[in-house]
Amino acid sequence: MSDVERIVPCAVMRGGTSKGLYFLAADLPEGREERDRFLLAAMGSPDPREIDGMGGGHPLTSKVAVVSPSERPGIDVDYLFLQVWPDRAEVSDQQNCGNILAGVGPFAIEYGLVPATNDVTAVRIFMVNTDSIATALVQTPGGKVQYAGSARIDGVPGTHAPIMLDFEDVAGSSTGALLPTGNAVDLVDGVEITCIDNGMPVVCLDAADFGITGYETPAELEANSLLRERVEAIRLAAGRRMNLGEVADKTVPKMSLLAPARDGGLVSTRMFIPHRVHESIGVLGAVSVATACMVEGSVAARIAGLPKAADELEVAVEHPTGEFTVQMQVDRSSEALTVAKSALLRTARLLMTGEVHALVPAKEN
Ligand code: NQM
Repeated sequence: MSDVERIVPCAVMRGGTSKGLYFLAADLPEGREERDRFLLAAMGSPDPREIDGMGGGHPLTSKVAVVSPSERPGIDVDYLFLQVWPDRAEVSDQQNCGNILAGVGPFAIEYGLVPATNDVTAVRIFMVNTDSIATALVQTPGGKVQYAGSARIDGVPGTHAPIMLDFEDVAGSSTGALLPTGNAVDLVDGVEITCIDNGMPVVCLDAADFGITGYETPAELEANSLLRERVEAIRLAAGRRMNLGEVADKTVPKMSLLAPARDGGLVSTRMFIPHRVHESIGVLGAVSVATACMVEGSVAARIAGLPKAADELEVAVEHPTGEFTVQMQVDRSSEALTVAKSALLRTARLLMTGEVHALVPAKEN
């Protein structure tokens, strides 16, 4: 049997420091298996270069947003994030993505799911992957989404219209608890680690424990096979302790190698996501690292050296291409720290609207 061409409406958008295909849920093939077969073909996976599809050959440019009107009270749209692995035929819904989230508000307005209101339209988004809510503030002067503006985010050239993202209840999003192991510090393979989940399950590590500075480039870290093996062994053990089960084939937890800040931030980070190293840092990954800095006794707090009394502050997380500022508000009135608010600035841009032509391989019997 020959391959079948499927032509489906979609938008290509940059969301923060990621890029992907945005679909209306109703336009996608029905059923998970059919949907995933279509998405793999649309992206050109499996192939490390994704040369026969829309994917960019890197996890950060092989992403999908599926958006639909929401039936939940007080919510405008539901957003499902899907990671298409470039080099293997797999589509994963095991993690959320705060960068692709930045494009969901503009996409929902462009595609008529949410009416533009005043100069700024608030879009309330239910994030299906993590059962949590975000509000995006989208610039809409004259009832049209505006992409041009003066906001700058590191990792993206130029300036664009700001999109503020406000997160509610993302603590324990995938693991059930802010500190999924119940501890600020755990010992795995003789290394002290902090497991945290404030929107993204992340393991914080001290780069010095691995004989590196923590300021290496992503390419240098990816070329260090001994380091990669040690980090992956800890990840597999940490995944089990974080209620994530066997994580060999999952994109979480992310592994964050921390070092003292060098450019006026609070902490410096290099993030394995989990096998490639991020060129900057994921949105919710940054929120989780920033939160870890506020947890007394954690690996992150030790390196960041944050004063204990600070309950409301801007945490600048340094990364390979700059820094990422997270606005944090925490509550320490009970014994366990709780997160009242996390907010941050992103930009997004509509790059193209049209139809994607996917050549879907015939089903094997
Ligand atoms: O942490 C990369 C990205 C992400 C995810 C990753 C993200 C997030 O930069 O919210 O945005 O960690 O896989 O898009």
